[in-house]
Amino acid sequence: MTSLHIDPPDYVKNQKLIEWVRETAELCQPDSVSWCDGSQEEYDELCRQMVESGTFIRLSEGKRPNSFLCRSDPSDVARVEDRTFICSLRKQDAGPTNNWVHPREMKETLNSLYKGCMKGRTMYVIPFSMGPLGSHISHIGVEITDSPYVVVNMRIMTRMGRKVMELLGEGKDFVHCLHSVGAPIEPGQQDVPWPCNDQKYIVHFPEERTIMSFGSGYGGNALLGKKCFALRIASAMARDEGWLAEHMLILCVESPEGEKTYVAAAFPSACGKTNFAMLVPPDSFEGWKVTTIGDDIAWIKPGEDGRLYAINPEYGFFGVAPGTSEKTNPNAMATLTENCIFTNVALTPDGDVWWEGMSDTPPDHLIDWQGKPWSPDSGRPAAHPNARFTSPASQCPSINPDWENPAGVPIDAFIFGGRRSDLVPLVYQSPNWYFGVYLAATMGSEKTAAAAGKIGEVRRDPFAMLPFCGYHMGDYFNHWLHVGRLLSEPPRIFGVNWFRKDENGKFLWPGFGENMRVLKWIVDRVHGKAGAVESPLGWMPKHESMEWRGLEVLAVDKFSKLMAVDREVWKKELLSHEELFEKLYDKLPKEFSHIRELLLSTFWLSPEHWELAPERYTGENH
Ligand code: TSX
Ligand code: MN
Repeated sequence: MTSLHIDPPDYVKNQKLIEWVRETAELCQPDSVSWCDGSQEEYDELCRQMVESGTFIRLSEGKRPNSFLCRSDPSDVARVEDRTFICSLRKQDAGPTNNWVHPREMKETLNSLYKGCMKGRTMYVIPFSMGPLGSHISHIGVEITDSPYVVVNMRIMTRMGRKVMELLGEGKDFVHCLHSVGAPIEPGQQDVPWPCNDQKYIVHFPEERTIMSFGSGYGGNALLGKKCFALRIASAMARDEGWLAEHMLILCVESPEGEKTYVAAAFPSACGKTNFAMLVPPDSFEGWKVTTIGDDIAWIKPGEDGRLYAINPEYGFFGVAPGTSEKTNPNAMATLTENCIFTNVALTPDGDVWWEGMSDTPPDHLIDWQGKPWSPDSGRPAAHPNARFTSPASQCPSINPDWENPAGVPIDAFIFGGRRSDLVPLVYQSPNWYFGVYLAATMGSEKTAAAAGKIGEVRRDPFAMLPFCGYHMGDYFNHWLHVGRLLSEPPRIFGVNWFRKDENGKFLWPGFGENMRVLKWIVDRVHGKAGAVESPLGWMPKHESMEWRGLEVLAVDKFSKLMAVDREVWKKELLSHEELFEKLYDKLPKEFSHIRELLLSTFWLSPEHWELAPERYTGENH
């Protein structure tokens, strides 16, 4: 037994929590235990300590008030999917798309790693709520961590502190989240600015609702409320309890008449999800408003009225900085003016931050994300491509007034997108829920940066959930079909592709704010107001059923290129769906094989190029 006193404050009454903190302290052997109350004083003090220790750099009070820059170890810059495990009791419950180890074996491995791993450090206890306090859709977690960086980021990203502890009461259950950077400090040893361990484990025990993370201090590996809890563990909870935990943004479109339409949308990485969540409509859309409920995760529950209601379980944005600018996302830029943490961006001589894409011409001199002098001719990026901002959602100018409504917002439409330079039209509406689930399950995106796989190669990322589903992907598809069957008013389902290119490799669609034109057609479809033409994939807009005012006329021939559905290419695409299905075959919904067969026969009968029939896009409604 250790002599360490864990000394819970008197407002801590939850016996299971106190016992778990005691056990964890005995195992990890920190120098002290700190119960986080979530106060501003606590936040300020931790930031001050991190400035003193060299982990944080305080940014210019004039340029970026109350904000900090942090540089991670160069080896610890992203989520580690190959070190991420779903440790369900049965391997078949994790499915072929997750790494699996038996929970007993994994716990033995982890327990030996955690033994004494917090020596020389403070162990922080962070009570947090995913979702508004007291919402029937929200859930509580407690993260134990030895990283003060995690504490301050969790305070921005979740509702954290004493109020949550009080909600936990004496016996309420919570998701156990244990995190260590895995870098004990031996007596006399100097700490480093970014401690971490070469051995990394991001482990989920879905049956126990427990997360154990070791060795990394970065993002989703360490801020356990986000991907680990709100997606991997919550997806398993949602399956058991009849709701949905999704990798989706939530936005609201408000018409000049004040009609509100709520949309949830899933995109794989590098599609500009946060930009879409904060979209600014073109000037010509006078009176139209787009507001933001969330940019990354949606928890969605069926309501008594047969509709789906969604909350954003998060409290802040943990967004990719590079590419964010006044042009691409003015709302994000305005959110970043104060009270933010920047990780792995560049530092300007006047104490501000910079990243690739923030301005057209980079500053002459910078300190790069590794702390080295940088100039435009250095030949390497100044900010890491996965550099992040952590910012309070409340500071976002486009935040929706109902973003903290405990009842959630009623979802009218789901959008599924991907980055496809060919094949997939700008927008199409699934004929029904089943086809919609199929389109989401077969979602693909082309690789951009040179990581694993060739540039341009299509990666299937069903529902943008491949790295985030805490159970068998086949069971997940069946769960979606099941939820749809229970709804009397299921949301309409749409596919979009902002990234189609012409024969010269030029983007056919201007994207960004102009996506409002697509959103308006979607909203009009939801309310039965817009014309559409039948295509093999579902309903597509006619040229005249979209709003073109304010955009130099998108000629009908360009529009038909954007909308073209090529029979031969689609037959190949349908064949490639089989690759994904094969992997999941024993749990694949039987509906999927029927839909695929039906699509194949439809393509067999369709004109060779849908674009060869441009009259289909104009003229009378069908
Ligand atoms: O975020 C993007 N969105 C969604 C915005 C609401 N991006 C950036 C993707 C990288 C994360 C886009 N890029 C979008 C888009 O709709 N579209 C494109 C492709 C594109 C890039 C540059 C131009 C046009 C399209 N430039 C000009 O037309 C001048
Ligand atoms: Mn995400």
